[in-house]
Amino acid sequence: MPIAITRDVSPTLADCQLTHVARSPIDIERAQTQHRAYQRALASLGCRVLALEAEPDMPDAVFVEDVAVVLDDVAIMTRPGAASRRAEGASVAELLARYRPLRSIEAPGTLDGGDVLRVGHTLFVGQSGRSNADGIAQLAKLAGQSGYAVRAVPIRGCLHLKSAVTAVRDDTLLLQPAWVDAASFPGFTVIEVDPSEEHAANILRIGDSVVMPAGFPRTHQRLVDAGIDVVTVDVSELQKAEGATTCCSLVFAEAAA
Ligand code: CIR
Repeated sequence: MPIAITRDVSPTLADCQLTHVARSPIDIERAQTQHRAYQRALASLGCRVLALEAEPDMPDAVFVEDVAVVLDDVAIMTRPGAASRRAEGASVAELLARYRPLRSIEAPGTLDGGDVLRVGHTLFVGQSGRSNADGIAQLAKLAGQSGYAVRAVPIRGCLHLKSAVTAVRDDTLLLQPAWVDAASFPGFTVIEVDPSEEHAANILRIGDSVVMPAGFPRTHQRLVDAGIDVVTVDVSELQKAEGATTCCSLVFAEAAA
């Protein structure tokens, strides 16, 4: 049974970092309700969902994906690109240490987990405003010791690599061509998001299913047509904080390989 580490929504979520999204009022109670539904969706797909307590002084702490990269035999604590987010990792590290030996990205490197797309033993890493060359080089060294290859990928116009592309199967990606080039992923089958659904590429794969944000019916249909089992969750309040479905969990096999 996979573990899914999550963290309850901070009451200060409205003070979150925003880069490519204009600030709009966030209904915290609604965000918390949506987040609970997200946790239930993960549980319904077979995850054992662990929930850390909300961090009232850390607006973005619900986005646990960004503070760690969990591999089969090791977890790498990142050093998030936004200085306001660097304290979020401590409690996640404490929990992750029960499942994996820990390594960490050190200054001056920066890396956000949202930039790391794992497909098999390849880690595609977004060259974003959050993940710098030193952070990517440190990841390549640490993950290389566990047999993973790291490929840096240019992105534009979005926060993280996984805003632009995620894996729906080992050989198939869902991709927003405005933000990342399909040519960066040779050998993969690419499903493009519908052009009218800009933010539809961030889906969370769990086993043979994917969890995708509600509100993207055309892209949803493209996935169904490709034979993918799709579960939708309404994360509209979290989207106002520039998050979606991958960012709210760290999903990994309980036993280290
Ligand atoms: C931030 O700017 O850091 C947060 N407001 C959103 C982070 C979303 N993380 C993700 O998609 N991996």
